[in-house]
Amino acid sequence: MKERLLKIRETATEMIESSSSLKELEDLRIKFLGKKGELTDILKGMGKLSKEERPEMGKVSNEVRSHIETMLSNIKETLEKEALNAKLKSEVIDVTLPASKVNVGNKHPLMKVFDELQDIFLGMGYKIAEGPEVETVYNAFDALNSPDDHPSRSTSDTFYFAPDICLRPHTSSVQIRTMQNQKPPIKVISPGRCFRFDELDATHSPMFHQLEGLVVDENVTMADLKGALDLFVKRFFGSNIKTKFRPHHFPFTEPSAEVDVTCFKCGGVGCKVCGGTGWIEILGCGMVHPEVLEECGIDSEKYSGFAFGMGVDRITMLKYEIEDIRYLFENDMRMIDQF
Ligand code: 2NM
Repeated sequence: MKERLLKIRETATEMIESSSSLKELEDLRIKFLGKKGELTDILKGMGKLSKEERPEMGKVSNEVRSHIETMLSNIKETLEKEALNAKLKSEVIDVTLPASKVNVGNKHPLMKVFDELQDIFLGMGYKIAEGPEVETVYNAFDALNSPDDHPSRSTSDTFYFAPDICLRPHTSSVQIRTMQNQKPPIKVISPGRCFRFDELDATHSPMFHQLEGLVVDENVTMADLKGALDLFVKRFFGSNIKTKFRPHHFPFTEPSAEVDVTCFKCGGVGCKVCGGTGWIEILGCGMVHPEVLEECGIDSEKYSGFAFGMGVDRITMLKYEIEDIRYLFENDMRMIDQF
């Protein structure tokens, strides 16, 4: 019996020492020490021993059991340490690696330009006026002194819901509403969306954006108009930029003009942005027609005013050198990634 015990001690020692996983180690524990294990099996034969032999065998078997237990726990500890080290090694983070790119949301260039324009005019004392995109034909045309037979009124130029209701083709209707509802002094800008029945191409979109301005008070003159727009141009395009007022015609202003600025890209020598002319047309303006003031209930003998309007899409395209208006409205990711 003693020999069998010592044999188990030897085999167990060998097997435990050469085991390479926690699973294997657990299997060995069951094999040697488990209820149906080899040691238990031998101890079942204790009853057959003589009184003298029993203490001696008890001592040996206890020693063998505790030896195997110690072995198991030592090797288990070693294997666990190894497993932990392997895990730590595989999870090592190299903090010197470059960070992966994070795609951060960005403002659309059109909205950046709107913000910039609004900041400039707010800084010049203008208030922001807003109005509906669906407008009466009266506010969109009649009140603006537009002739009955003007082509812009036609169903091929303006979107109609009914003979007297349309999508506003400019934000001048917001200025009309302001004059109908407020007494001078008036100093507002009206930024917003407009709609015209245009074929979509590189420079036209049936939905586009305008920012218009209106100042009405006593003694407002063309000099005030020129001073205001020149200041605006210098703040938006740069203090080195010159303006040129070119006579023009609008039904709602008299006199009327278009404003050109020296090219902010080439400084006036001629390039792709200005089409080689050195000048860029950026807005229309004029002194509000007395008929328009009167139609809105403002005494044109006492008051005068100036107004101006610009295409915000066009200005955005010029500023960011975007060559096709469609890029602005077709969820082109470059619009929010690159500008
Ligand atoms: C422009 C050009 C010139 C304009 C006129 C008015 C109103 F309502 F006061 F008569 N609002 N906006 C105006 C004048 C707009 O856009 C090119």
